[in-house]
Amino acid sequence: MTNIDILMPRPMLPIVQEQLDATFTVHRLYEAEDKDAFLADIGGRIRGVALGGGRINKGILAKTPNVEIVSSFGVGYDHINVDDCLAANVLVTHTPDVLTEEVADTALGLMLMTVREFGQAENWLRAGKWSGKGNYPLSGATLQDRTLGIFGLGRIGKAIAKRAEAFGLKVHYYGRNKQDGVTYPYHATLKELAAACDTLMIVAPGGAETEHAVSTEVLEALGPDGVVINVGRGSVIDETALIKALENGTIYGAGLDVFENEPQVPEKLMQLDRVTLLPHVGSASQATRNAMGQRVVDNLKSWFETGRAVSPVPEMK
Ligand code: NAP
Ligand code: 8YV
Repeated sequence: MTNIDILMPRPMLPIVQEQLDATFTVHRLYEAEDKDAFLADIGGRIRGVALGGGRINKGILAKTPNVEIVSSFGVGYDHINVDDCLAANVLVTHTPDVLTEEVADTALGLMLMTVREFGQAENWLRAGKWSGKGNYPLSGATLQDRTLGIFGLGRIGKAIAKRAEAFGLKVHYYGRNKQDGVTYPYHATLKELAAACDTLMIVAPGGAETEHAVSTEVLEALGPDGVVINVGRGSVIDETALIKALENGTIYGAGLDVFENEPQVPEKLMQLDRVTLLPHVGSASQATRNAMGQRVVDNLKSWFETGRAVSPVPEMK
């Protein structure tokens, strides 16, 4: 298949680069000094995109008029305009399942860190305060007796729910649909879910439909013991409203792996005490990232070998 030209807009893991180099002709946009000239030169030959970051919309599709598939690294695809891809007859694939358990582990870790202030306690030790000032102050919150409201009970949400049950938490959920075969209480609105729980776990996709769904109103419904954990997408939370709610005690604390404007994190968030911040590391172990990379490769190979991809996005199944 070396006669098939693939565009790689940004650097990808070695497991991806090595296999694609051995199979296709790969064009690395990030190495071009003049990207417009580069695309004007080779854009017409491109039949596949290996996407490890950056956006896909009709602008870029117009520069690659013969592209057939965008194989994206990651399960979330809010950076890809699916309607533009459907209109251009371009298949979009993503990497579900292989990261589910890793992200669920991260979610539980982040929740524990936030509620029990483990990051802050470690900083206390590292700063020599344990021997200097004494014990780290008792955490104001505990995980015991909490009710976890999951916004987005999909693959990762269910893996989080399973872990949360093992920790003795009660689980409720909200999504667009009540799910068959799920016994956790369902709430038809996010505000109702927030009112029924004290810990809100966001693991819903980004995009226009969920943008700023976690609003002042939702945070008020969560209440003063409320802890917000976000491993979904930063855009799902109104970050300004969240900062206000943390500053004035509308909610208790927050643990965030994702942000509205990554990698920028508002200074005010970094200054707040009861907040744990991670740099979007939900799936970031070598093993899981390699499995995701392998899926990027498998989707491209399968498409060009059989005309079918392994994991198209739901809109294209
Ligand atoms: P999934 O299986 O598709 O689950 C998504 C869930 O969200 C579903 O239960 C869906 O239920 C709900 N949902 C979708 N659109 C919604 C809407 N407009 N309003 C309310 N609920 C909605 O996806 P997944 O594999 O669990 O991944 C979920 C998300 O996690 C990804 O999209 C990504 O943004 C994020 N993620 C983050 C990391 C990280 O590193 N932090 C890693 C992986 C994934 P309904 O269809 O019933 O609404
Ligand atoms: C990745 C993610 O870090 O899969 C997702 O949706 O958010 C993460 O697993 C990201 O997509 C690639 O950088």
